[in-house]
Amino acid sequence: FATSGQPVDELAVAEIKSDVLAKLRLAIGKEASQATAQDWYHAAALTLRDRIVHRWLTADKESYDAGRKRVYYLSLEFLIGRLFTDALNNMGLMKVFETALGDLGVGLTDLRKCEPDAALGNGGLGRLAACFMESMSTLQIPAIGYGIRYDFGLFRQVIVDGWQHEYPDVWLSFGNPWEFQRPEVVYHVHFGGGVEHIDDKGRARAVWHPGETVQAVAYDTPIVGWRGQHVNALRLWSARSPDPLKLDVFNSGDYLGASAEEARAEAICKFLYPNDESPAGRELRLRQEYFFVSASLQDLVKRHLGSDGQLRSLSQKAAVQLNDTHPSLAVAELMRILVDLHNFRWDEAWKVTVATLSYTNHTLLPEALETWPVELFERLLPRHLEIIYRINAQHLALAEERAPGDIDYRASVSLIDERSGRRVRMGQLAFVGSHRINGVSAMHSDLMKETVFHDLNHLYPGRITNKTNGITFRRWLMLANPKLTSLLQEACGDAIVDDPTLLPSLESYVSDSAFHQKFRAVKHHNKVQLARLIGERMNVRLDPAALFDVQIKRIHEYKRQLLNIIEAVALYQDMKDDPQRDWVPRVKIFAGKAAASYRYAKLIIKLINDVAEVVNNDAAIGGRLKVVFLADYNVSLAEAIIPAADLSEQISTAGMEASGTGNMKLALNGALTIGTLDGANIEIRDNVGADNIAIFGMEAMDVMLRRKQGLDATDLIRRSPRLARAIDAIAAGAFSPGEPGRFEPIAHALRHLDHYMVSADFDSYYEAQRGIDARWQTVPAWTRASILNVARMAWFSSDRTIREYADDIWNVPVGPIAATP
Ligand code: DL6
Repeated sequence: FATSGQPVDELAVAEIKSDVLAKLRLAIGKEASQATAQDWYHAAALTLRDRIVHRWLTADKESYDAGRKRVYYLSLEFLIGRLFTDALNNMGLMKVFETALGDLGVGLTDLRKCEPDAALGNGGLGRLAACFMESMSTLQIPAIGYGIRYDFGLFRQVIVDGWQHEYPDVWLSFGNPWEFQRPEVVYHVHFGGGVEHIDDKGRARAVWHPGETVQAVAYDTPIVGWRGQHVNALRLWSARSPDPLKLDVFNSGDYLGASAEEARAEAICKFLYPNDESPAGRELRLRQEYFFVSASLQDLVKRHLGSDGQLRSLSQKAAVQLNDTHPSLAVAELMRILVDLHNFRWDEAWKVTVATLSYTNHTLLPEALETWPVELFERLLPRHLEIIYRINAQHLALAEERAPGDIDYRASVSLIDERSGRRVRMGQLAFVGSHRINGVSAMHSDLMKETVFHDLNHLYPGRITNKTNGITFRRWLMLANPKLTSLLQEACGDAIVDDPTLLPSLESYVSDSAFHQKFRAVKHHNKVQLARLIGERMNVRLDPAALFDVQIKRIHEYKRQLLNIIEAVALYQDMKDDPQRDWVPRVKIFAGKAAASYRYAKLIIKLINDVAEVVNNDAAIGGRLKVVFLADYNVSLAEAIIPAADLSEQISTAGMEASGTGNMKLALNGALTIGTLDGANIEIRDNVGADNIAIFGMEAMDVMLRRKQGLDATDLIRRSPRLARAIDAIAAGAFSPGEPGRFEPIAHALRHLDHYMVSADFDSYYEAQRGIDARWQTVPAWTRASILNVARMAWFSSDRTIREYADDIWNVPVGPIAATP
């Protein structure tokens, strides 16, 4: 770990040893001689937690006493991964714990593996929320992250015979030492029923008579910032029934029926992403969204009333960030709380709501922009539907003022989509109810203005702003890559760990051959580690001297793992044609999960595995191309792969990847990017310099044009013999001899539909890859480019991103990052 060169305080070590042993006895109930690895991990985590809690309580008290404004980050996903070493590192206790545990005969590295990955998110959006939580603590911004405490996180992926299978991710079976259950913090969340409109002393009032009530119980996890100066809470809600067991039904012998209500309530927090193929799955998803929005708003309103006694000042003390459209119901719920429960006039309530809320958009993909059938809303949230209609009426009146008589304009901005059945548009709802709407890269924010939110931007000019994503360097550099961190400390000074803006000083070493050697030795070490992990898990031998070419992310057509694997097929065929050539040895590493219901993506996983089976076992190419698909991608696996990568695949169809954050993690760790001009790749190019990144393919505007012209790649494939040959081989069953037609749907899509421009971009990609080969063969040039990537990534720190949110959206002050522990 990065602190391993530091001297150790003997007294501190003795104290930790005695505390860990005490935890083992008093909290776990075991002697050291009986303790399992899990027991040691729990005892160590609890020992560390004690130290964090002191700072947490102090920080909380200080921020309340000072009347500080608080950020409430509402997100259905927090992909936090493991917390133990993160917290150790931020508390500056890594070395002390490592020594103390070592004295007790326990290895820190082994202990770390006992902690399950908290996979409470799908991918980029959830991991961003986790990085933001850490940066908010680091920047001493009082904040609470609100989400759901899922019993099962994102499914565990098992690859059987090349196919993805999904199993529950049982992450809580040994308990969770980080969380505090708050049995006293319970809110009622209602569903269904009907609304009565009454005259309350001359004033019209709506009274919601719900048909069902669920309880939300709080669980708090402390998130400690760098140098342990500040700690915030991640508050996750668990669902339960107010009436867990119907005793009369139980006594009548109907044991299942007796707890049916409990099962229905608990389903809300059972699983991260209920399959939305069935109506029941979709309804459960909407129940999840309302459940966590309602509990979170009740909680923050109570907090505000406790300190200010009234809600008019809410926006001065609370900034509520909606992470994607999943918490959009907050717009209607806050209005309901203010108007129905606190007697606000509508207009007054609206002002408070818009001033308090802001919304981050993370995708422009039409299929990912949430809408809900009006009928479902009516049944589940009747009062909210009324409120949404009223918001829509005032909003459409404004649209009419702005563009009189323009029916198309009104239809486009309306909160209700009337095109095929009536549906509530959650993106529009979040937009209208927020004072700021941000995209997550410069290009994405521009496209928001030009496409999905074009008309809303016209109606509410100035609301859209850009906040390019970032990553926390504590986890993605210091923890993931301790050897590189030490080298950076040696080259740029120790302060680099506090202040990434010192990274550019690394540039003075770009021509220093001694430094090159050290830099390459670090990468080599990381590659040896990864090769060992892959060898153990998959029984594939890798040469650490080969170019490690990495594509790690969700499996999705727009991310184009297909383009990558077809290039592998073409390269394999070329190698077989000319085995004597000095081909650059390459390992193509894939990892990622496909949504359980996304059949095409699962077929892509199978194709990758089938290609791997043939290529890896063909002696004719002399092991110069290897393909591996690492199962069960998660945060910890990313931490192992990223430091070992030479090449980062960021090859989405231009205009479709909102930002990406894996692209930042890989470049920060010295991988060169091969990518399209998409999302934050563009800003990475602007920072690292066009010479230090390989850009290929169509640009977003070309993609839109080509789609307009109609899609059929037949002609294009005819003009590219290499592509034609690769597709023919896949279609003819060269990689699936037992079932030759297995990949026919893929071949058909590539030849005719090509919505994601795989065929259209192939030649350009293949050429860019050969450019990468040529550069790899010139070692100093490659090393130079790699060093420059590291040196020029400082801007992508999530501390920078959070500072921008704080200034431009939340209007909260930012504390200094303490330079001393
Ligand atoms: O903003 C975080 C992350 C971006 O880096 C990715 O580019 C983007 O795809 C992802 N968006 C989502 C939203 N849902 N979908 N699709 O996960 O957000």
